[in-house]
Amino acid sequence: MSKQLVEFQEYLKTCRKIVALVGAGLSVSSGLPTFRGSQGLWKNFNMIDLATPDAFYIDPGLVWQFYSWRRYNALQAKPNKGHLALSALSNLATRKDSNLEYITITQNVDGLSSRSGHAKENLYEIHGSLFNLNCTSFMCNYVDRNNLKHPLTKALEGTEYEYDRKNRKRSLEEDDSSHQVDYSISPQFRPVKNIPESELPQCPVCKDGSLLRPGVVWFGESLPLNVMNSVDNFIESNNSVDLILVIGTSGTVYPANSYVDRVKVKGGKVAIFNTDIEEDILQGIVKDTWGFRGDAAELLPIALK
Ligand code: BJW
Repeated sequence: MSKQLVEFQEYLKTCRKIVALVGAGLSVSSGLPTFRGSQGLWKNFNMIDLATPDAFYIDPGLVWQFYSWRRYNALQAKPNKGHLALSALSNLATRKDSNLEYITITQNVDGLSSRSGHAKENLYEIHGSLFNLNCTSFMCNYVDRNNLKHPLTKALEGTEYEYDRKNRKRSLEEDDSSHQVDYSISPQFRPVKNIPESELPQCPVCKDGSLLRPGVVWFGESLPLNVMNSVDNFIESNNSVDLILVIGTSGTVYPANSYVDRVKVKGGKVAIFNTDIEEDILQGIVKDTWGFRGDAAELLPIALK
């Protein structure tokens, strides 16, 4: 066991208040891709064309095909051991006799944390969910939650193709490390048709037949206010956070990336679980920061044991 791990686990035992900040890297070993990097979703398609309100306004059929494809693949995926390790922590914190305060802040929209048996009261999906559908009319608050139907309309048939994992066998044979994870998911979005608005998901409440949209947070949009308030209250309360687990995220996107500094400034420590970690963190020379390099799904069950 490494010195860093021993030190981390000793500190973990003393923690009374913990936050886990989760990103796409946690779901990689469940077979879902990240956003950035050479195997990321944005490698082949520009996020401006797919994940902004303008993109939806310009071509809702294209955007719906993208999200229908993502919904299909997320439905095929299963929570991994990393999701389960966080779920165990979340359930420990909800026990009546527990003196641990805990929340998971996930940027992921794949629903895997929720499906891993995570306690509902301490899970915050700050970028929404692929499985929520929101009405686009400003006058209407209709939300269809946890809708698992696929395809949502007949016109979205054809989006049920899997991420390309053809390199998997070769990469596992060549890689003699102990992490048996597929790092070679190559998501190739293939929009196939122009779909008229009338054939896309419609709000059942609005009389004018407003469109439904994916219930995710696009660039330039505000995060759900109630979720932000709950997270802010947890982090900013007098009782400060002892530890933030930063799992499989590049930390590129605001406001998720602001939580680490907000915890640190109040004296909390940081533990990073990522396949890509800076050398000085790995060597343990960054104050109050541990770094564990590898697949989060493999590392978390060991670190949180
Ligand atoms: C592994 C691993 C393994 C791999 N194990 N690890 C200029 C103009 C407009 C807006 C802005 C601007 N400047 C700043 C902003 C604000 C903007 C922002 O932050 N932009 C930055 C890109 C600069 N933020 C927003 O707009 C947010 N809203 C907001 O701030 O409102 C107020 C405001 C409005 C306007 C202006 C200013 C303020 C909303 C952000 C919404 C983000 N939405 C997305 C898409 C969601 C829907 C969808 O899924 O399609 O959320 S973008 C995408 O990034 C997605 C993710 O949740 C998010 C974070 O990505 P994540 O999870 O970190 O993934 P990656 O791929 O980046 O990293 C993966 C990591 O895993 C890597 O580190 C790997 O090494 C690692 N890894 N395998 C462990 N096996």
